[in-house]
Amino acid sequence: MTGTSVSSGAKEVYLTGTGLYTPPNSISNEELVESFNQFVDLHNAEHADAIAAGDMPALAHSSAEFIEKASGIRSRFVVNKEGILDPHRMTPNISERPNDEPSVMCEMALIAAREALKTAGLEPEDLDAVICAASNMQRAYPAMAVEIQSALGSGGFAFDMNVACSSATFGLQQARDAIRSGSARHVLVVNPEICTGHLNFRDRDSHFIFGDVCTAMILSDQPGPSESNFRVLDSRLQTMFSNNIRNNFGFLNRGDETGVGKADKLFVQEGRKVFKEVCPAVAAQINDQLASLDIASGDLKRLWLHQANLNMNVLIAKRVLGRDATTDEAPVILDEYANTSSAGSVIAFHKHHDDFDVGELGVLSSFGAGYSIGSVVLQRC
Ligand code: CO8
Repeated sequence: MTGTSVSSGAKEVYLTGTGLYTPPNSISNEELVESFNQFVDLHNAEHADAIAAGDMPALAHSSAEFIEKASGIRSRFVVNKEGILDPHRMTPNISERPNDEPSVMCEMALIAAREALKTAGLEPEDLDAVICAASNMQRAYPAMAVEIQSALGSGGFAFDMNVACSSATFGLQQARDAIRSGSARHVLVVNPEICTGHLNFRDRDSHFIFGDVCTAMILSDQPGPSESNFRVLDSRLQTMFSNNIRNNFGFLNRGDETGVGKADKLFVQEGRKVFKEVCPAVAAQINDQLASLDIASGDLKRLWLHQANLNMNVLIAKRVLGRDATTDEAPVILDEYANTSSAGSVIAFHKHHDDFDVGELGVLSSFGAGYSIGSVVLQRC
């Protein structure tokens, strides 16, 4: 397996604006665990005879202390709180919209996109392309990106893409390639992530992992008017097949009715294996990339890392910097947002880049299902 790198000789590409939509509702670990434990008590009472006969294992309580220690997560923002916390339901309550109303993903995307456009000093009609890059799409077609393009009032072309947690960095590279090839001058990459829609809140191992959010980025062939323009020096993508993070939900599920209600039609993972296999691969990719650009890790001001697990980020940052990173060097947002899939590293960038001086360098990196790894070297200009 080899990574692909795109650099040297072609047009410069700039990240000229970012935007963030944060849902108004937050769930603390304590609230989540209280609801989960109520579900466990109800479940164990309902199946008391089978459990006593040894035909079914009793479910165990979750713990807020475990969640924070194992992941660094303290809370998560969600599109709908009541449905998730109802121990009889444990899934967000999101009504289906009629076809003549905007989808939920579109609504989230518009807020993040408009903020990014404003920072970039662009109007929607300046956009040549809209890429909706996210882990799950609300429907198969028409593409979410085409709906977002229409709702914004922009022209050009639009398409959806999904590389799970790496969707944003993979989308960024597609935008960069389009600008460098001349097929677009200004591209919106938007990442509406409703992770709670696909999370099994009845599973103790994973019920705490994800939250909902939307991020947006504008990539352009020229710097924008704001004081936080970044030149995209290099982007590198890598994929390698793994069954350790899966989402088996798909349009063929209805061909076999026996599988539709199964837990593995929701997010499932082997968290320990993911941790062990992904961390060294991410650090190696970033180190190789920096070496190929003649950039010493000591020259980096910041790592905006994917926000899945605090311990993963501590380990990856250490392998890149050769020492422990400070929270200023590798900022953490997952404590408040949890894992928001592709949006995580973009939130970290959005909230932590204003202090960059011209010439200073940082790396935006994502990693997740696939496996997939994206790393983008950015220089303030
Ligand atoms: N409360 C109390 N105890 C618990 C809980 C809990 N909630 N959960 C597990 N335990 C117990 C276990 O049963 C186990 O007990 P025992 O030792 O007796 O068997 C013990 O605690 C330790 O469990 P683990 O070994 O599972 O704990 P870890 O320390 O490995 O932590 C993590 C679990 C946090 C999941 C960790 O392994 C991790 O973060 N790994 C990396 C995962 C990761 O980054 N995954 C990326 C996935 S995301 C992605 O790619 C995008 C997908 C798209 C998303 C969209 C929608 C949902």
